[in-house]
Amino acid sequence: MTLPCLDDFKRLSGENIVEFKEKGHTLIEQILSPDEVAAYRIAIVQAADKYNTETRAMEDRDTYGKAFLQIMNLWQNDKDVRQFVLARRMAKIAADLMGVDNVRLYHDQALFKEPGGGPTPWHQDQYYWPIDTHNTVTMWMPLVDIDEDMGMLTFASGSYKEGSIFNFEISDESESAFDAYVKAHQFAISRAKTMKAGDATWHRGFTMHHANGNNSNKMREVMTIIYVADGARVTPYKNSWQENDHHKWLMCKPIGELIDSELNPVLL
Ligand SMILES: O=C(O)CCC(=O)C(=O)O
Repeated sequence: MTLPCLDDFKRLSGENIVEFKEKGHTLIEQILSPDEVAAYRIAIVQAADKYNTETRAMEDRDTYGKAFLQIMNLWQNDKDVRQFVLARRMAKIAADLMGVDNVRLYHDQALFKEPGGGPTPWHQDQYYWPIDTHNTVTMWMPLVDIDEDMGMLTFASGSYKEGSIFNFEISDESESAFDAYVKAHQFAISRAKTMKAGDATWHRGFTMHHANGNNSNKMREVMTIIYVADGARVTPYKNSWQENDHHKWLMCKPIGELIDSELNPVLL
């Protein structure tokens, strides 16, 4: 099947750009049309099923394992998903939100929250990344219509301005520490009530966020793409997760050098 080309540009509203700058997150509707998302959904779900390695029953998993099936860098293994992940349409939105000329791919991941799947604890993504810039953004796109009950992504508005706060991986500890922090600092909490397939939220690497469990009987199928501003460099590790990311997503480019490995193509 020939998949629709996603290399055209969409005009971003000034409101999205301002909201992203102020709050560190924004929701953009209908980035993909219903037909486009329906076509790519088939490819992404097939690839996620093929490369999923989680086989444990829900009750045998820890909090992280209960939160979602996490299937990473599908673009390397599946040519149809590659067309989605490298699409210029989404890359241009990432660049425009961050106010940069070009972006590179950091990595992709399918995040499927199963029916009865647990909450995603509060965290900051950039805790995991050995990257020297705050100009990073994650696109989080549902492939099916979702509502609040299915594990909607939820943000602490403006929290990215604090930079790195805690040294906690996604865990019960991160949940309680960030929950207390977010309440103490009275950040406004922002969560869409519903999202259509093909809408997407965009959040900065240091935006604190979490999601409730999936209380529905439907899989919350979400595809994410993480972008980094072109020109970013590799930093020394702050934890073992960053060392792991350096090996896995940056092809061990020397510390201090540009992020420009084969796994991090420039997208515009
Ligand atoms: O999908 C989720 O529940 C969490 C997603 C997330 O934390 C992210 O994309 O950064």
